[in-house]
Amino acid sequence: MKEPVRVAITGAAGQISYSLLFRIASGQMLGRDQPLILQLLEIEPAMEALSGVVMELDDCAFDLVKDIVATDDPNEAFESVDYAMLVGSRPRGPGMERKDLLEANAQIFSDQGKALDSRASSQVKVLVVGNPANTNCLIAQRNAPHLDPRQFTAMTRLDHNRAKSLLSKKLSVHVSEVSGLSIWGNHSSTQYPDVSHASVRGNSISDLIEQTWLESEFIPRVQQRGAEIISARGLSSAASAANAAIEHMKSWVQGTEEQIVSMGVYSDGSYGVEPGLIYSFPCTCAGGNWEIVKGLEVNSFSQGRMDQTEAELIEERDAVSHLLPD
Ligand code: NAX
Repeated sequence: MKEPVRVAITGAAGQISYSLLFRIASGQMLGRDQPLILQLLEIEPAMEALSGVVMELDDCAFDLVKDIVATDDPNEAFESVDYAMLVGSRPRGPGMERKDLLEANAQIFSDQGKALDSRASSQVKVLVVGNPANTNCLIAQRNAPHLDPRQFTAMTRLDHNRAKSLLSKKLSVHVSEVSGLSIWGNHSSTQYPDVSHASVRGNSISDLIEQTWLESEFIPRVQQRGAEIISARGLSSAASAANAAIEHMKSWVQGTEEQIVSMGVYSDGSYGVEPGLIYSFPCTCAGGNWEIVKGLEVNSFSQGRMDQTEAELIEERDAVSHLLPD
C-alpha cells in the first residue's frame, strides 16, 4: 500500500465540495490505490455544516481515507499538504461592486498563499477554483515566494468541457471525438474558447462549422454557460465544477499524453501574454508537470479575443496590486 498523501480542500462545506470530496475520497482523482488524508478548511460560521459533511464522509467508510482534519485555521489545513484545492471564496453580496469582490477575495487568497508557503509540502500542487479564479491564484502565488510559480494553477477545465460538449452536439459526434480545443485567458465572460486547432475525426472544425455560428452562438454560450445554469437550476454549477477540478488534477498528476487541456497557468510570455499573469493556455501534462502548447498559429480574430481577455486580467491584477509582493 502507498503512503497516504494529504489533500487540502477549502470551502469544504460549500456546494462544489459536496460533490468533490466524495469523489476524491473514493479514489477518482488520485487513483484507487492512493490512500489520503483530507484536510478541510472552512470559515467559523460554516464549521457546524462542515461537521455534518465530515459525518457523511465517515458514514461512507471509504477504504482510502486514513484521516480527516476539519478546521478554520489555514495553517492547520495546509500543514504538509501535497495537493491544495482552493474552492472557497467570498460570493458577491448585495451592493458589492466587482472591485469590492476582488478586494475581499484578495485578502483571503493572500492569507492562504502565505499559509501554503510556510506549511505545505515544497512540491504542493495548487488548483484555484474560487472566483475570480485567475486573479485569486495570482495573489496566492505571489504570497508564496518559496514555492515555484508553476505550482499554482487556476481552473478553466469546466469551460473547456462545456465547449467540447457544445461542439459535439452541434456536429452530432461523441465528446471523445472532439480534440484540440483551447480556452484562452480569464475564467470570466471575456474568456476565448478557440476552435482554430480543434478537429473531429481528423477534420478541422473550422472547415465543418461556419464562422458566424462560432462567433454568434458558440463563443457567447460558453462564456455565459455559468449564468445559463444558474437561471435553470437556481444555483451555480457544482457537480460539473467538481468534475472539472478532478480532471484538472488528474491530468496534471497522471499526464495527458497528446491530449490538449486548458489550464490557467503562470505565463512565461508565450503568445505575447504578459509574463507572470495566470492566463489559461492550451497545455499538455507529463511527469507531474504542465507545459504550454507552443507554436500554434494565431489568426487576427483569435489575437483580438486573446488580447481582450488579457487586458481584463491586467486590470484585475492592478486592482489588487497592494496585495502582490514583488
Ligand atoms: P458555496 O458558496 O456553496 O461554497 C463556498 C464555501 O466557501 C462556503 O461554504 C464558504 O463558507 C466557504 N468559504 C468562504 N470563505 C472562505 C475562506 N476564507 N476559507 C475557507 N472557506 C471559505 O460556493 P460553491 O458553489 O461551492 O462555489 C465555490 C467557488 O467556485 C465560487 O467562488 C464560485 O464562483 C467558483 N466557481 C468557479 C468555477 C470555475 O470554473 N473556476 C466554476 C464553478 C464555480 O462558479
